[in-house]
Amino acid sequence: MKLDFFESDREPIHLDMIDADVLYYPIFFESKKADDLYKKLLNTINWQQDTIKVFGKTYLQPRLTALYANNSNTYTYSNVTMHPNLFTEELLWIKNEIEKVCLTQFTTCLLNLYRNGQDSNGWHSDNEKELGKNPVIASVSFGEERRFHLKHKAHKDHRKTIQLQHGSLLIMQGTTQEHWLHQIPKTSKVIQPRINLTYRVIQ
Ligand SMILES: O=C(O)CCC(=O)C(=O)O
Ligand SMILES: [Mn+2]
Repeated sequence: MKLDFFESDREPIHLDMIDADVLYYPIFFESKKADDLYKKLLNTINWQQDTIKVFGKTYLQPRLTALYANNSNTYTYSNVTMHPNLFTEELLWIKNEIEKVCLTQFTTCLLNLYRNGQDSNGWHSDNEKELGKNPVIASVSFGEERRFHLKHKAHKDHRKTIQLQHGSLLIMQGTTQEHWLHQIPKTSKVIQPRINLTYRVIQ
C-alpha cells in the first residue's frame, strides 16, 4: 500500500516563546503540490481590495484579501466587514489536511495576496470577538517567502522572526493572540507574489 506523501514525516518545530504556543511545519505540502495550489488559488479566488480606516483616515489595504467559509458568518476587522464565499474544492482539501494535525474543525479561511514587496500586513493580533478566547489559527503559505515577525505585547525585547516558506504551515494557539502581535513587513526587494491562508473558527 502506498502511503500518502510523507504524511508521517510532517514534523513541527515548537518555537521557544513565553505566553504562546506556536508550531511551524516548514514543509507541510510537498513542492509540486504547493506549486499547483499556488497557481489555482491565484487564478480562482475572488480577490478584493478593501478600504480600511486607521485613526479616522481611509486607505486601500496594502494587499488583496478574500473570505471563504462553510457558513455565512461575517468577519469584521479594521472596520471592514467581510462576507464569505463558499469554500472551494482546494480550500476544503487544504482544510482537511491541516485538520489532521490541528484537532480543530475550522469554519472559515481568510486569504491574503501580497502582490509584491510593497504589500504588507501591519502589527496586530487575531483577537476579534468572533474568534473567541485562545483561538487556533492555522496559517498556510504559498509562493514567495516572506518574513513573519512576532513581538510580545509587554516584553518588548521578546521578538521572533520566521521565514514563511512555500508549502509551510504555522499554527498559533493557546494564549499567543492575547500576549503577542504579528506582522508581515514590506521589503524593498523585487519579489514574486505570496498567498497566505489563515484557517479560523468563526461561530
Ligand atoms: O500573511 C501572513 O502570514 C499573516 C496573515 C495574518 O496575520 C492575518 O491575515 O491575520
Ligand atoms: Mn493575523
